[in-house]
This record gives sequence, C-alpha cells and structure tokens, in this order.
Amino acid sequence: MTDRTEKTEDQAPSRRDVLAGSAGFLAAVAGLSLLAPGARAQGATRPHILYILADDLGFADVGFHGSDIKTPNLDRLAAGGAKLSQFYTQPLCTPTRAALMTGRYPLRYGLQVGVVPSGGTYGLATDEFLLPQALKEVGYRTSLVGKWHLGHADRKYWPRQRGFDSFYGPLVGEIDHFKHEAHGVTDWYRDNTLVKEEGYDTELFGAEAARQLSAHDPKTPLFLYLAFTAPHTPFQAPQRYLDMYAHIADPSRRAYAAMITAMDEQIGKVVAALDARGMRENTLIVFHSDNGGTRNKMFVGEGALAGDPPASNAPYRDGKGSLYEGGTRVVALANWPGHIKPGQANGVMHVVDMLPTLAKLAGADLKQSKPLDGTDAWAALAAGDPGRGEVVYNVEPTTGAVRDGKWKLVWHVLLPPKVELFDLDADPEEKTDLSAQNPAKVAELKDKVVALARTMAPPLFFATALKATLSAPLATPDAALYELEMQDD
Ligand SMILES: [Ca+2]
Repeated sequence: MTDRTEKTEDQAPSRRDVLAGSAGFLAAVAGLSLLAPGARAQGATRPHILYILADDLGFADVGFHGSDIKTPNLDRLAAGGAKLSQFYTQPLCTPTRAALMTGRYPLRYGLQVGVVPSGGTYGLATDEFLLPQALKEVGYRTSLVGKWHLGHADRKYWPRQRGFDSFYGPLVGEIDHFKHEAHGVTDWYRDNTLVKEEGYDTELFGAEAARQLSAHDPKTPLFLYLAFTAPHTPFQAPQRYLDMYAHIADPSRRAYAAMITAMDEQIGKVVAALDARGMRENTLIVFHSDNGGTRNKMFVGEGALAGDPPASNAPYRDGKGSLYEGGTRVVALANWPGHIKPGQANGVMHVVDMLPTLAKLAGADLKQSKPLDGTDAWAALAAGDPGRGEVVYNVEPTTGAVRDGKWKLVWHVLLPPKVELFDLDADPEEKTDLSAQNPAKVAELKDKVVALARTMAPPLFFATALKATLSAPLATPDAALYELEMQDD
C-alpha cells in the first residue's frame, strides 16, 4: 500500500455519539454533508470564510483551555462553535502556512525543513495551486491581512501573485511589532508596495480586516485570511495591555499574555464588523495557531530571551519546532452558527485538510492541484466525526513522525538514533515509550516514514543555510583588539 492510498482511506470506525445534538442541527449538518459539492455551493450555505491564524500560540494559553490569559472573544467563538482537540499543523511557521495554502505536506515541495529565513531567496513553489486561487476562480474575493512567510526575495512568491486580490502585512517570519522591521529593514506591504506606517501590527491587522469587512458587498463571497504575528517574538505590546498583566513578574510572560489579549480584542472587533455587515450568520470562522508555543530557546526567534520561554502547551510535550504533540497539536476552533455543532470536536484533522474542506464548501474545483494529502474534514469539523486515521507530522532527512490511529512513531535518525512509540489514546502527553514492546508496529510505521522520505523533494532550506554559513564574514577577532589582549597577557 502506498502512502497516497492510506491518506485517503477512511479509517474511522463509526460516527461518534457526539452527533446526538438537536434535531434541527443534525438536519442542517446532514443536509450539508450529503449534497454534492456543486449543489452544496449553490445553496444559501456557501459561506464567507474568515480564517484566523495565531503565530506560536501555546495550546494552554487561551481562556477556553483554562488559562488566566484573557481571551473573551475567542472563548465566545469556542463556546458557540467546535473546540478542535486534535487539530494538527506542521511544527513551524512556513511549513504550516504552505500546507494550508496547498493541501499538501511540505515534504512534497521542499519546505519541510526550517522556515524561509530572512536571507532565503526561495519560496513556495509557483507550480503549486493555492487555496486563494481555487476560491477566486469561483467568485470569492480573496484577501490576506497579516503574515505571509512563503517567500519574499522575488515578487513571484508574494501573495498578490499567488491568488490574493489584496495583501496587507509583512512577508517575512519575524518583525518588530511597532517598527515593522526585520534586521532593520522595513517589511510592511500593501499589495506589492512597501509602505511605512505607524502602529502596533496586531491592531493594524484588526483595523484593516474590519475596514475591509465594512466595505464588502455581502453578496460576494469573501475569503479573508487574517494571519496575526502574535504572540510571536519579539514580546512587545502596547502599555495598556501590559498593564492588564502587571501581576505577572516575568516580563516575557507578561508581554506574551498582553499580545494574546491584544489579538483577542482585534478578533472581537473583526467579528463585530461581520455582525454589523449582516454577514455573521453566513461566515465560517476558523481559528488556530500555526504551531505550538515555543518551549525550546532554539526556536524562540531572532532576539535574545531572558528567562524561560513563556508559552505553555500543557498538557502536551515540548513545543514549536518539535514533532511531539506540543509542537503540532494546536489550539483550534471552528464556528459557523447553525452549521457547526457547538462543543468539543475530537476528530483528528490536519491543516492540509482545510483546502479540500473549504474548496468543497465554496464549490471550488481542485483539478489544478497536484495530488492532495488533505481530505474533506467537514464531518469532523462540523459534527465531531473521528476524522483522519493517519497524520504525517513531518518527514525530513534527520527526523520523521507519523500517527496511525492511536499509535505515533517519533524517529530521530541522526546518530545517536532514537525511536519512540506512543499510544496517544492512553498517553497523549507522550511520557511512555512503548517501542520495545511493539516491534511490529515500530517496523510498520518506520516503513511509512521511509516510503515518504523516498518521495520527498530536497529541502530548500539546506542549500540556503549552507550558503549563508560559507559566505559569512571572517570570524577571527579584530586584529588591533587582539594585539591589545596579547599585551595584557
Ligand atoms: Ca509560528
């Protein structure tokens, strides 16, 4: 069996009893699910799509997961929608965003390692067919407000050239939230034009999204991709948000919490703008983080961090950059009144599923896509179905991890190698390695990783990293200083 056939296989045993909701709701979901894609799209249910990403948000760091960080607007969306308890992404920014745009794992097109670095001249392959292209073809207006991070060195990689009617925000992965700079260079665009603006980026994104909504003709379906840079480093927030967390002693945690609340407040304004425009009832809102919160300083970003990273992915292990659950099982919700069953949705979903799911709701055609890794996750999203049986966390030259049902293999191939097997049903915190007791399952999952590795595209990051290292300036100390030091000795 090839990995392709496995991915599309429905390994779900049965619909869960969470379906036992109200009759009216069931009728709505059943009606929507049974319609053919075209019919589904032609009815009144063809929704506007508000797709909100947070950047490096910890799994535990929202009010509806029990945090003391205030997120009342997200909590309200979660209470009225589905809290997605097993929604997976890639462990880093660029790969997750690429997976969302393509419906394909980043290992297919060389983005499985690292992120597009500031000095990187590559981007998401231009022969990939992207979500905004698909939606645009069926009449959606497509807008990106926020971070792109899928290539910046050549305009052919920029959002306006990839299916977005408009773009407002930064192209790279990490900017100063007030100066909108990366490495001292402004990275802030409106469409294809560099602009200089004052303000805190999170607030500018919220204001722009609300402005676009208030000017939007509700008869035209809208895809608004709102990709916040919060709460990614550097940890910065306006004083009034910092003041809300004056009781938090650690300055990083205080600013991190302030950034999350600032983002939440903007989400509230955007939802209010939907309401004011009469679009709320016909808008699917999806919210999730692009990867887990940072637990390892290596992935914290470009600036130095005093103390421990402030994010929490509890109860999950590790965080951003890691193949353990803390890096990839992210805080997520979906909300569409009357169409998505409120409550906990425990089905397994991966961000690659979102392109086929949204395309189907929109009646969009994906014939131009290369073979998809994603499958339509509507039943898992809307009605709590079990979702996909298999998840590919990532496969790259040094590591790989896959999930098959309850079993998860994490394989570090570099010397000294390490293989771990976890039973995620019994041990979602990945505390007990069961590889020694289950050699057959280990062998089977290793075969899957190897099969994927045989087909993967070469990682684009490596050549760039090597070039950057080999072309770096000479590292010997300044000659004059060195002579002074020698005299001191
Ligand atoms: Ca991120």
